[in-house]
Amino acid sequence: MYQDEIRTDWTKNEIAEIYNSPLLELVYRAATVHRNFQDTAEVQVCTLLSIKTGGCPEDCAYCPQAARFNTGVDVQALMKKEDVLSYAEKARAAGSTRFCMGAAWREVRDNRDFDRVLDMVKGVNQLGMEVCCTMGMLTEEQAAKLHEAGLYAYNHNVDTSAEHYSDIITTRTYNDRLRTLNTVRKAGISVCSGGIIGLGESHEDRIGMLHTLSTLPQHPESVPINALVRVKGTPLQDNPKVDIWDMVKMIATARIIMPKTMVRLSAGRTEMTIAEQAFCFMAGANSIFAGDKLLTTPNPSFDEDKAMFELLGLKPRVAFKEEVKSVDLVA
Ligand code: SAM
Ligand code: DTB
Ligand code: SF4
Repeated sequence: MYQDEIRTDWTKNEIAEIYNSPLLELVYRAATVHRNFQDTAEVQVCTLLSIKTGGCPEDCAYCPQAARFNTGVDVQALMKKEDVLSYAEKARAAGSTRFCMGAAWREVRDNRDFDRVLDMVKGVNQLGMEVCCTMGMLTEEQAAKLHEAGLYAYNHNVDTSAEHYSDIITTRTYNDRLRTLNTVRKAGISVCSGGIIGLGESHEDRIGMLHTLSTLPQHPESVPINALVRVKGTPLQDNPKVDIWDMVKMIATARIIMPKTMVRLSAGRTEMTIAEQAFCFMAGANSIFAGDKLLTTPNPSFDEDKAMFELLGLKPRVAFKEEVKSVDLVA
């Protein structure tokens, strides 16, 4: 029953069968796969920093940083390198090994701000942390420059299924997203791509999203699973709260179909108890965002997470443990 090989040929029916299996059986199977492929005592600790906040031209219905929604998020210019590095140092001292810089951009532009980001990437890399960026679409040249500057990973979420995408975002397409993922992979940068639940999607959409991720020619090294943070002023502000068992099902299914991937229990932890988060770790989550802010919304503090790690017997994973392979996803 347990498949120990890495498969990229999953069918939607196979994934649906796993996703819809009895919950405790699903978690048991995921926990078994987790033990076969990962050190279950280790959890990767990543810290986010919004280096360029708000004013984004895109219309992602969940996002507090979209200029067209009235969410109260102030538009800020690109942060100074010194401030970014001092925040990264604090995160490192608190046990974080990956530092992810987010910019509310549709795409990266070849301008002075990009040069400044390259400098920040160099600086964070020199701190011995895995540097990640999430800044929208990228060209091959920009990806190569980022890689050369020491960028380790790039986050670019598919967010939901191909079918549900246009209900959530109209200013770009699912294929635009896949194209950027290919650009990142080709440049030899570790791929971080996942999505959000609670957008009003069906179970079929969730299965569709996991199908997209697990049938890329190579699985993303990281798959963040976010629970929607319902921000006032966004079109999704009144969506129902994500049920913890839905989060557990997503994490467990992701773990089973992408055994070597870091599955990140991402946005939404402030609304979860320690017991609920423990269930997510049991189901195969082995990465979190730590620090009291995500990009613009709250997150548990380093101290709260330290106490949780002690209670659950978890330890932060060291940096640069994974193997990153560069392949061209399109023939
Ligand atoms: N602008 C870039 C982009 O969209 O790729 C990078 C920054 S964007 C804020 C990064 C990711 O944050 C989105 O793809 C989405 O998955 C996640 N995100 C944004 N707002 C969220 C929310 N309210 N709840 C959960 N996840 C959210
Ligand atoms: C990801 O999958 N989740 C993070 C990170 N990648 C960039 C972002 C969550 C953002 C939540 C809303 C906010 O704080 O603005
Ligand atoms: Fe802009 Fe990214 Fe927010 Fe979409 S998710 S509005 S692209 S910052």
